[in-house]
Amino acid sequence: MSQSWLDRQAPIVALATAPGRGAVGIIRVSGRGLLPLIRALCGRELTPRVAHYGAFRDARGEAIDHGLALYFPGPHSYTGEDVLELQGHGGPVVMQLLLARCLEAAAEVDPALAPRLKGLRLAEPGEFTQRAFLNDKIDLAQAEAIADLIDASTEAAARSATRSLGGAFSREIEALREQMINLRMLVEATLDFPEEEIDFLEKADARGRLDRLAAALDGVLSQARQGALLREGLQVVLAGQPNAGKSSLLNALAGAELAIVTPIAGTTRDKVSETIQIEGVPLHVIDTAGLRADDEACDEVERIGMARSWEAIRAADAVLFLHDLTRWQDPAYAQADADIAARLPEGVKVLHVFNKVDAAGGLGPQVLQPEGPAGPVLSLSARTGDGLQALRRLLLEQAGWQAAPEGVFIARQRHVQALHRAREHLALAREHAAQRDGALDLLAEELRLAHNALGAITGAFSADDLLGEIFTRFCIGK
Ligand SMILES: Nc1nc2c(ncn2[C@@H]2O[C@H](COP(=O)(O)OP(=O)(O)OP(=O)(O)O)[C@@H](O)[C@H]2O)c(=O)[nH]1
Ligand SMILES: [Mg+2]
Repeated sequence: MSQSWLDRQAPIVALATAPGRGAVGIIRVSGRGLLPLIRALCGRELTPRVAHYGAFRDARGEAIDHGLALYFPGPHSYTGEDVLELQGHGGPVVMQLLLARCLEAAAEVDPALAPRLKGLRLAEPGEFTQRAFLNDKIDLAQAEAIADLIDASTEAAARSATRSLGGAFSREIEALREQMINLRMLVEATLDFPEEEIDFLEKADARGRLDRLAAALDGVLSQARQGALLREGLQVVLAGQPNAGKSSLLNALAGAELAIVTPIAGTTRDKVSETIQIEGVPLHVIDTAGLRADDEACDEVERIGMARSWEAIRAADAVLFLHDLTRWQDPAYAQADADIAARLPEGVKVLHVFNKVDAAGGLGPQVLQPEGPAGPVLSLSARTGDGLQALRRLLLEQAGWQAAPEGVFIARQRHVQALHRAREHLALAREHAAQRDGALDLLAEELRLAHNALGAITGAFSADDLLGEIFTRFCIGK
């Protein structure tokens, strides 16, 4: 959304409620000097922040709809500009009529009365919130939290988005930035008196302050990681040989018959996915076609299915590798499992899950050690549900989930990366500070870069293209 200055000044209008039928539909207008428009639409003046019931009128004065009109003069509004809300009946046609009427009425207003109104146009996605950000009503992390609240896929994600929106995350960042500013002032002041620098920095405990700042940053980073996990969840792929019980496990985790289960090997041909939640953390679980160690031995459809399975595995945050305990003692079966395991990409987390423990006659993964696979191992029964709870716990643990969702604020990968960058610059700053003849200007520069990295989170230092990317992902009317 790279807009000219003029574009940013133009009043905007949009349907603020979801398109389609609903009890109520809301049209929202934001801009400066909306009074003539209000008069044209409502036929009267509106007391600020008071709900007025009345007609919304067309050019001939005839009612298009009756509903509530609300006027919030800037700067005490969502966007910081004047905002008008028309709450009518939520039908798609009546809302379109009202939207068109707003544009028409704005075009008819005498430009001498309100020079900008003529430029009223439909809002782009996220433009109301972008204005709130540009007018300092909220910072960037809060603006993102609004979109995250709307998109939240679990209750815990919604609650933590509300916390971020309320400023919980921004306050943590601000506290870090404040410490950073104090430290920078100290270092930069010292730069002006180079002959006393070492002494000065030591007296002011610059190194101690750096250490404390790094520790505080680590704390926020680990909180932000939890927040990002709540927002983005994990891609978990179920993989293994045909008939191991992958689809059964998906169904058991989801608590619904989503994927077809049969005793026929090669039942699943394509990816089937479902988002489940464990303690509020969304897990995107993907069931895949069974893998055979020997690709040649299968038909065309199965080969394509397997190619898709490998694709999903490469993109996974964690792979649940299912082994069938009832066949594990067949050397050919165990060998095929080992061959598949050897082809798993490096770096992807693999949990070995031994299924069908109910039918394995007491065989469990413990008896398979030490020849069994490396990494976490678990036995369960997708049929009886035995061991499922332990799997859920293990998944959360593997994902790095530590917190109870209370107190977590929502965060994005972008924030985690910015905190990482800040952390790296702080580490370099510490190195410079640790050297007795360390270059003070390098220390100052690293602190400046760390400071900027933090500023990118709340939008104090943000490039226009980043803003565009963030706001265009909003829905229209927000
Ligand atoms: N006894 C027992 N049987 C199971 C269990 N889990 C799955 N099965 C059976 O194993 C067979 C295969 O199950 P699926 O879930 O279709 O296996 P899959 O891994 O998805 O198989 P493909 O889609 O062919 O790769 C079915 O007959 C299931 O009823 C279990 O925990 N215990
Ligand atoms: Mg299947």
